[in-house]
Amino acid sequence: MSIGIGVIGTGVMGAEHARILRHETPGAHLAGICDADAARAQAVAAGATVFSDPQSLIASDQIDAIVIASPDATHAALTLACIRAGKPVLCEKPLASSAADALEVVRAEVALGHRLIQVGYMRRFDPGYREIKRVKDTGELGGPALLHNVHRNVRAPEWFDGSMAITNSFVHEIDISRWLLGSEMVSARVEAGPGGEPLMITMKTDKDEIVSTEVFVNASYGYHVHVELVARQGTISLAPASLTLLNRDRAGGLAYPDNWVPRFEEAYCRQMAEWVSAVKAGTSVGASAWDGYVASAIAEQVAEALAGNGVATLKYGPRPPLYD
Ligand code: ISE
Repeated sequence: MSIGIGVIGTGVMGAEHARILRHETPGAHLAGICDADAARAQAVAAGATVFSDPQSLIASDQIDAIVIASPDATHAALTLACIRAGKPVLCEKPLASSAADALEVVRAEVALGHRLIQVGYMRRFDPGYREIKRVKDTGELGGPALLHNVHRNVRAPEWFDGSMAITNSFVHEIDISRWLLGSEMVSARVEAGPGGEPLMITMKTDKDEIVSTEVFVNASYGYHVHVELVARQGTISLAPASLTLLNRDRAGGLAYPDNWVPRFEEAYCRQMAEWVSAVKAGTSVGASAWDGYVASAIAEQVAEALAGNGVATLKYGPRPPLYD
């Protein structure tokens, strides 16, 4: 049986999730849509019901599960509303725009007693990242020593403000580094280049590994995400994600996309397919609400460190047994 999915928010990611649900997700269909801009919602509805507000979408009996892709500051309250309605959620990252709000979501899910929330840290579904994790987990490279991350956007999205290079972009590296290494981050050091960017963030893990990340949200030349794992007997890194080599104007090289949607298209499709299967089976996959909370808590402390003396001893409390 096909399950009905409602999508809240039809900006770049909401429109992409709606497209994936319509064309690339067996076993589910786009049943409802909602956006503060009704015309924008209508433009991606393709026959699905357009709801005038998120609460009526969440309450509707046409809607079995919900994708939240509205602005970051709305994620926590909408996720809490879905928990109250007992409906599964795929919430875009970050889970909340503050650690306190993310923790409230974790507490509500713990009180409910079962998991309803997946946070859209889609890199966990990217074939390249998955291969690095598979090889690392075989042990054939020896123990990990370092993880080098690079996160470059062409330009900061127009809705970026304050410390969103950390709370909206760097959160990906927090999540993927925890997932790849199976380690927890214990301390961080952050520095900014002239004019405030790029950022260079170095974290230490509970296994003494070093995780370095460059975050450069106005890097101009292309959307470029990279990682290299350095272990005691070898290294493994992402190959260039480009499918083509472009020769033009007496130069040749890789083609970079303008943003994350083409780069992570396969990851978004796999994420949706695996989430739908998990919803049907009553199980869970991907990043949990706890993972979402830890990413936001670390991001908040790194942002505070950037405004202060550049260093942080990271604190986020013990993981509730629901997430073991
Ligand atoms: C954006 O919101 C995303 O999630 C992208 O994956 C990330 O690369 C970008 O920096 C964020 O702003």
